[in-house]
Amino acid sequence: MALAKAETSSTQEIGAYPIHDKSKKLYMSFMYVTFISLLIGGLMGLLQTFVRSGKLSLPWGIGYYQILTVHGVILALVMTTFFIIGFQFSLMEKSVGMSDKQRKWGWVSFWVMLIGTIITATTILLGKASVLYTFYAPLKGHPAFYIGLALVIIGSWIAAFVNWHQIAVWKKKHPGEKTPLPAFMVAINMIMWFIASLGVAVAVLVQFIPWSLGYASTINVLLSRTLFWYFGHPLVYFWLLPAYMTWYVIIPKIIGGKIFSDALARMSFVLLLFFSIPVGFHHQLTEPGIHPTWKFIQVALTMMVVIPTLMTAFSMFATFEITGRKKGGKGVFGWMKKLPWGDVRFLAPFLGMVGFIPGGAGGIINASHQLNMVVHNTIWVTGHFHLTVATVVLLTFFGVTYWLVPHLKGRKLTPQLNKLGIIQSIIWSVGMLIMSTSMHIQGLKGGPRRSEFSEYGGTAQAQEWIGYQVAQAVGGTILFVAILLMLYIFVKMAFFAPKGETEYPIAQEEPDAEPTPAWFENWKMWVGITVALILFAYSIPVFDMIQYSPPGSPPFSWPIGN
Ligand code: HAS
Repeated sequence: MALAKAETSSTQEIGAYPIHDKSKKLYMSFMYVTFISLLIGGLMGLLQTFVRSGKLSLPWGIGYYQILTVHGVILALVMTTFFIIGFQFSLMEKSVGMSDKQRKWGWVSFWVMLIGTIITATTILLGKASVLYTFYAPLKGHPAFYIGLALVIIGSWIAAFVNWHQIAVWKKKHPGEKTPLPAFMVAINMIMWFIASLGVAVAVLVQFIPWSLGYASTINVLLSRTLFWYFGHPLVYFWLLPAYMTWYVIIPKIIGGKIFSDALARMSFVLLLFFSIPVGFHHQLTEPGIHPTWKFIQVALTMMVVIPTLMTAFSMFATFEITGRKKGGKGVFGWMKKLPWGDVRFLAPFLGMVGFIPGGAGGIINASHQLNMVVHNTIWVTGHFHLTVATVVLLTFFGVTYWLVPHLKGRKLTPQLNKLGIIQSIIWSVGMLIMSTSMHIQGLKGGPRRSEFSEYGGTAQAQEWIGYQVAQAVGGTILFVAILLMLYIFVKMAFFAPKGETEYPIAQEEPDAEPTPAWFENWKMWVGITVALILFAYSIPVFDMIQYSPPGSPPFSWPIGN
């Protein structure tokens, strides 16, 4: 048995399996939904910045919260989840293979998620669920909104089971060998996602659906929000971990290097699994009804998340420097010149990494209780997540798209498309810099998030915000241009680029790398520690919320009477 040995190794190259033609269709289906979502969600974002700056009134009775809900749900929940599941499936097939039966279940997962998405999106577009992507009670949406979301989650669980099954089958054939690094990372991400989404599934099935159908007259608001953030924080790491997979495993190959350390990469994923879930209270620091001790404990655990993140930053710098020096880079920074700046597969994720420096610093500010009192519910927070998810994560996903789509479609990324990709990445970064910086500053000046344009009766403070809101519309417009360019490149790569072979870039370990300790394969231990931390951080406060809950709330609908 693997654990009897202190170290594990692997007999085959990482990513040695080819992707079957039948699988290519499946993974491309996930990509089509991703990029259609990007168009719809991005258009809603553009409209929002215009409405917020006072330059546009929405026609035909369309509500601001209606488009804000479409924007949040379609981009934060749908686009990300479809890209991640599709990309992870491809990583899994490359590293451990995929059987016909597993592929069939992959399709089931796709269709269940798609049906759920259509139900939810239609409900929002009809104006029946303008509840934003956090669907905070007591705002009530149409039951179909929650049912659709539940289906998206169930579809993603099916994908998780397929992924774990893929590893189990591979391990049977390779007894005593370590799980290939990409498969290990996917398994961790899906364990985190599964454990976390149980929270939102309970909230939706036990609280929201009966309440929205009228079977329950009131809802325990505090409990529903807690269950949401029990899921909501790991959700952001569910987005981030596939970006990390790319940084650890794909980028070294693109720049002509090797994986810096297999064990370090595994350790950082395991730590992210531990510390992503028992931290939801840092989104609820202003929430009455949660004892400060529990907020303190969860904030302390939040700060622990920084450790694997900084391990990742260290690992990236090491990969860049070692590769640059091997290519002849001299002096303190001479190795930087040797990196492939003209290759969009590298540049786009690199710009994402740079975005994580201010984005991560902002996160640490948010998580500090006293500072959170200044920024909570201001548009600073919107600036924070546009830097993290819409820059770090999305630019990395775009970087993946530039080779994944041509690989799946049997086409080439031409030098012209590569150049357009570089222009796209730069336009995106400039647009985001303008939009996100003005959001951060306006937030510090007290500007609220999630609000339509208002002069607040002509108060001087609100007048100060208007210039920043206009800057956000300028940034938003630049970003929308970048979205259109990305869609153009996507369509070109999928349908019109010249036929040919495109590499699926997966890096290998250094030939003389230290073997990875065998205890990394101890899944029971990782899941056990994760569950123990969750029970520690949540049991007593959740028990209190149920035992001493204030009177529940009847539903409120927006627009009123809906
Ligand atoms: Fe956050 C709110 C705290 C990371 C997303 N966050 C949000 C919301 C979203 C979100 C969507 O504590 C809004 C939710 C809502 O609607 O209400 N966040 C954190 C902390 C981190 C963090 C501590 N967030 C993320 C990531 C996200 C994300 C990642 C998406 C992917 N966040 C909060 C808090 C709130 C919050 C509070 C609630 C605020 C409120 O009051 O409502 C940490 O994980 C950050 C750690 C990161 C670092 C940076 C490391 C840098 C790296 C780059 C290396 C660069 C290289 C290249 C190698 C410490 C890894 C450099 C090269 C050169 C040449 C320079």
